[in-house]
Amino acid sequence: MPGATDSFFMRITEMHITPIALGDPPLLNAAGLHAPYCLRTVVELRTDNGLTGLAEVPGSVAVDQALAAVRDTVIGSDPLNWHALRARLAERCSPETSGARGDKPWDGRTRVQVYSAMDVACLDLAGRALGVPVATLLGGIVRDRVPYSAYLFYKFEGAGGELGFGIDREATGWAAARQQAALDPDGIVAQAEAMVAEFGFKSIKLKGGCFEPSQEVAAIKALHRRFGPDVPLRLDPNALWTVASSIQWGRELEGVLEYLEDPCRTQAGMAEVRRAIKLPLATNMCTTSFDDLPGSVRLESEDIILTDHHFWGGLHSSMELAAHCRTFGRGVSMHSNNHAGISLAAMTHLGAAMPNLSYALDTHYPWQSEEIVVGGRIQFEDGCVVLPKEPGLGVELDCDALARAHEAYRHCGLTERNDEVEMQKKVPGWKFAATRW
Ligand code: GKR
Ligand code: MG
Repeated sequence: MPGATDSFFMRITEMHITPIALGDPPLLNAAGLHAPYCLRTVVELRTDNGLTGLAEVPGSVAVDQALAAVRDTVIGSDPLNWHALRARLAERCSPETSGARGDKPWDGRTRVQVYSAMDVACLDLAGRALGVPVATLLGGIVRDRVPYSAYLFYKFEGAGGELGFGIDREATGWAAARQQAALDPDGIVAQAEAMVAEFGFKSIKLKGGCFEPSQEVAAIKALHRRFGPDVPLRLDPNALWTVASSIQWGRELEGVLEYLEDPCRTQAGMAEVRRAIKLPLATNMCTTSFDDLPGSVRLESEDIILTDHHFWGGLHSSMELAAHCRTFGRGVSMHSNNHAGISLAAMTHLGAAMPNLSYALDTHYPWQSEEIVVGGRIQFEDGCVVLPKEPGLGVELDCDALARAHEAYRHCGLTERNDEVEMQKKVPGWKFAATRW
């Protein structure tokens, strides 16, 4: 059913949902271990004037089912009227509070991902129809080189995917480092050196929550010694620390970190830590949706909110979050999970259009080696992705690569992300704990 002010300029006539799997190394985190493949879902919206709009979201059977459930709502809609489509989606998707996010490092909700996929694909269509980049439709381009941060992980040996947990002894540079184990400060520094040399990143994040805080703090101090005070550092224990540990170890890191990300759980816990230490706190775990914003303002739970268009309901919603952050004096940074080039393009358009983005964005992109967009792997220049100038997102699907990645999905047997089960394959009996140290 058309919205009151639909443009009648174009209509969505087809919606295709393709689950894919990309090789992923055995990276450690608070919830366990990455599987040999990460799952993504690619959405294509086709219109009656022959355009195709793209989006990519974290993959799972639940997300695919949620997307399929709104197909008949999406077909017939006007991609230029996001408000009308979003209102219709809201009637179809079951309500979802921030509690449905779950206690894992990533976000377990589906509704926000349906919104995100539709918003991004419609913006891609709108950009293609109007002949402008998505960033222009988000309010205008404020930077055409979007800076990303190196994202380090403790890891076991191996590169995942086709290579399984083996190692290619011929590989050199970052390709070799990507396969090597990194389980102590020296391994983390070596990983950082290779990643920075390959991609030119100017800031560095370490995924924590894997080992006792003293060990992760030692790794951060080793990075600080190696890269000096001009390279901003971040540590993200994914809320595995108690409030007391967060204060103790946060004090150790004053003057060393750019920000400490989610040391502990809940807005109240974060607020207590924030009052006790002189270090900015960032979050993608305690303030994760619009429902959480009143609590964030009341409790002053963090200094920086990490947006992620997959989990905040799209690019328009992320811009709304940025406006809230401006109003309430929060900084904005960007969270990531494993992703391919469609998401990297969407993140880059968002970064290009967000006036108050003052931090380099997170990206897992260097951990993958495959790509599903034409032209293959997107290049970084001095740690930045240059905003594509073509209309829309500026990326086209490589149909053969998509078919291969879909085949990998069918063969890998994974239906959702479960890092606990993967860790148990290496460490029998290993159990996730929402708070560990
Ligand atoms: O990829 O293991 C991972 C991360 O732990 C990811 O799932 C988190 O969502 O990167 C994320 C974060 O900043 O919390
Ligand atoms: Mg985080």
